[in-house]
Amino acid sequence: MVAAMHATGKIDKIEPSFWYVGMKNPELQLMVYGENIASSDVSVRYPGVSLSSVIKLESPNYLLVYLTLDKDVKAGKVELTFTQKNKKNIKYYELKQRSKKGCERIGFDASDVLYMLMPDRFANGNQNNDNNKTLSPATTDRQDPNARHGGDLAGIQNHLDYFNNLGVTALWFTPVLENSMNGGSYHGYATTNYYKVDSRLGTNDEYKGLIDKAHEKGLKIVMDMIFNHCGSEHPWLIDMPSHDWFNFPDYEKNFVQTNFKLTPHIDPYASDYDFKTMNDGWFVRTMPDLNQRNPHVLRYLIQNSFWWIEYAGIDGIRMDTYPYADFDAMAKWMKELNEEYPNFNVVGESWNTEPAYTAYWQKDSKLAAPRNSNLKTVMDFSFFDKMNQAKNEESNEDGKGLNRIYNSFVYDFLYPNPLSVMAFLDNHDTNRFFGRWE
Ligand SMILES: [Ca+2]
Ligand SMILES: [Ca+2]
Repeated sequence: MVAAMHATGKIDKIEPSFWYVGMKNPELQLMVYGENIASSDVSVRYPGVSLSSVIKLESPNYLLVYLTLDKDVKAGKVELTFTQKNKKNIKYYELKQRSKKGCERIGFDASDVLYMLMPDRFANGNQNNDNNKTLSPATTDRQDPNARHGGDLAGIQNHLDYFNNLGVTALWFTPVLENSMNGGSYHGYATTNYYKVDSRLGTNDEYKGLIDKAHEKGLKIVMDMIFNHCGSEHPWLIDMPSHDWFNFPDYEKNFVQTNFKLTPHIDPYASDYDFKTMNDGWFVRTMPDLNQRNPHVLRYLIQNSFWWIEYAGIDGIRMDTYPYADFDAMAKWMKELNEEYPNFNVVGESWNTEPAYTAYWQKDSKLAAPRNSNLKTVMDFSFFDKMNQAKNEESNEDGKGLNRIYNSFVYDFLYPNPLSVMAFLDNHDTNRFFGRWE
């Protein structure tokens, strides 16, 4: 029975699980997961779809299949044949019709007021999904601040009228994708599946259903995404597709953490060492740093963002830890997204309280020229900082009290588009603006 131990050819999953016809980019990457899947030969049969390349990685348990889709290819099921030792395994890969054209996807803008919430902590609308033996941690514990508390998408959906009454027009949730991670992953920033909503929050269908309901009530939904890192329980870290899938991949012997100092991006005198540590170091041990310079990693991430726009109908993306990911790769993502969805909006988190720093990251900034981030919206960490200092400071002196706010806004001249600078008072990473009850 030795032969049975090799080359099972079993396919565990293909990501994305389906795709759409009529996208501007004719290329489609399929990431195929399965034990020894790399030793398969692949062929494709479908009008208007051709095989462009098949990439084997270092691990035998992944295979990248690149397809080219003709402009006029029709929705339907593409026959994919994986052959190992004359044994054929046929999969029918679905290409769907898009429900809207790319230009019809309208993002949030300066007229919107966003309400930020953490789905695990907002409202528990379905107690049946609180505990899940297939995920870590398997149970909830409301006495433990680091544990899951049972909140979910159903809880958010039950409160849509509440948001209408508050007068907000858009909701930004902390990430909803699966975080099957021990420890404090209730926040959602340690992704273990880029194509699946965490089952403790709900299903993919529930997420889409919630967005449809929110739209009926005039509310937009902004999806939080993270391209810089995933969670350490992601299959990619457990069985690395290739060593250049991650930065500093030799983490067991030589763990390198980011220095969290984002200024080497703009400092003309920054050392390569500081830049590399910032850019390639891991956020924390449980959040391995993805190498977006690897074109396969980048294509995966780009497609993932497009898939959620098409599938769930989100109205915007908030990109976490923006400057920690590779500048050129992120700029390529933004360029492609802006071409496919010219009226969509993405806001990037670049945490530095100097307006010049934030302005550098905005699309068409002369400060970054000749490079261009192509990122439409940036977050006003300067306003956040000055507001939180000013609130407890009664003074008419220049540079103190509310003058701090004015002195921050005068730097609007640095931004190519001052209307796309998102002001905020606090967020999930900061103390509450109104303080804490002790
Ligand atoms: Ca629940
Ligand atoms: Ca990084």
